[in-house]
Amino acid sequence: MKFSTAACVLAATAAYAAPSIAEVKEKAADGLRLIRTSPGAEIWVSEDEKLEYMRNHTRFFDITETAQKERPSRTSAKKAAAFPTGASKQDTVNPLLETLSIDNLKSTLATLGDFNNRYYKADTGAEASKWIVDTLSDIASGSEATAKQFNHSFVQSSIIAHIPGSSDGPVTIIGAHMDSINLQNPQSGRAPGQDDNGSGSTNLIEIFRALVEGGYTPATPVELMWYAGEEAGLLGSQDIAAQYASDNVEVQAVLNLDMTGYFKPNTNETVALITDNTDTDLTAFVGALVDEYLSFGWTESQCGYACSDHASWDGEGYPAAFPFETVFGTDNPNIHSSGDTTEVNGFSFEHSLEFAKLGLAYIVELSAA
Ligand SMILES: *[C@@H]1O[C@H](CO)[C@@H](O)[C@H](O)[C@H]1NC(C)=O
Ligand SMILES: *[C@@H]1O[C@H](CO)[C@@H](O)[C@H](O)[C@H]1NC(C)=O
Ligand SMILES: *[C@@H]1O[C@H](CO)[C@@H](O)[C@H](O)[C@H]1NC(C)=O
Ligand SMILES: CC(=O)N[C@@H]1CO[C@H](CO)[C@@H](O)[C@@H]1O
Ligand SMILES: [Zn+2]
Repeated sequence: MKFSTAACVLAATAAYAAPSIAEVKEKAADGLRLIRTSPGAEIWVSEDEKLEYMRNHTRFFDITETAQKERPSRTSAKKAAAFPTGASKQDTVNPLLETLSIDNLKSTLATLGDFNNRYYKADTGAEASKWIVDTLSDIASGSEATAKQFNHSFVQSSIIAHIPGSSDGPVTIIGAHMDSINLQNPQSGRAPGQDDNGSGSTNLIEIFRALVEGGYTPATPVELMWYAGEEAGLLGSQDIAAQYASDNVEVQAVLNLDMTGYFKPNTNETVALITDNTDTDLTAFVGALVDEYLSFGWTESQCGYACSDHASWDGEGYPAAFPFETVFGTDNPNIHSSGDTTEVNGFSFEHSLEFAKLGLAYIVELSAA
């Protein structure tokens, strides 16, 4: 079948019926992509049109891949347990926090920024994934922890690092996206992506190092994830969240770190806690951890539909939270271009380190005995 270049809005009404798997496969084979720009509003677009949506800041899930998969109905509880109301594992958390290193953040972020870009369809995007998984495997060697690539239908793989618990139980997840993009020229344009979203990926590598080298043995399993293809419609995180839902994996909570390195000069530092498409109780718990462990406080903020990878987990019914570098509207104006570097006025490794502290505290508070 042929489609005009004008996007055809399937429906945005209650009567909306999802397309069949066969239909999605046929259109995907013709090079079309199915994007969801708000609940129930799904549109078939060409790759070029999709890029136009990205350039004009329309956020969406690209559901082309997940809509081609058979989905058994879910049997496990979506929410494993209630969250604590505040911090209680300070004796375990504090010594680990002291090992987090700004020098390590600097050297990792420099390496990530050196890939021409980390676009999900570019060879350099695949090479960045390989570099991250090799780095994690080095850290994990000799321990119980592992790091594996999670492959998709495109060249960049997501990565899942696993730290087994001393017993079974719901897994505590933290993730960040590894890809970057130059919206003017995605495939070969320069996109250092040092804030968006190299900063979150870098925080996660440092958290993993601190946990493994610190000999941390959780009571329940911990996973750290680096998602591929976020900028192109949350591709990696959707794929993984859908797989976990299909496999009935019990998940305690999911924390998303995205941009963590910038705050606007002459404004007060804060953690923006995103309140849309997140879990209210988990977000309140994360706020309590900010109060306990960080050198500045938090502010509520909203980021809109499908703005980052927490939305993929939230969409599958898992509790997710999203602490962001600054309230929306004052975030880094240089992202998605060659100018997204640590040289930007307002980029701060000290600021980013606070988010690494928050991520580490979140993991230990939810997974320690
Ligand atoms: C963004 O671009 C798409 C594709 O060209 C167009 O259909 C849509 O109306 C644009 N949205 C905005 C807010 O400009
Ligand atoms: C995933 O892709 C990588 C790189 O292409 C490959 O080396 C690896 O074997 C693949 N892993 C799986 C589980 O298919
Ligand atoms: C920053 O915080 C201080 C102390 O709470 C307050 O007096 C000041 O107005 C704040 N500045 C801005 C720009 O919000
Ligand atoms: C939130 C984000 O930027 N993630 C990827 C990386 O972060 C930016 C923040 O604007 C998102 O818009 C984007 O989708
Ligand atoms: Zn981005």
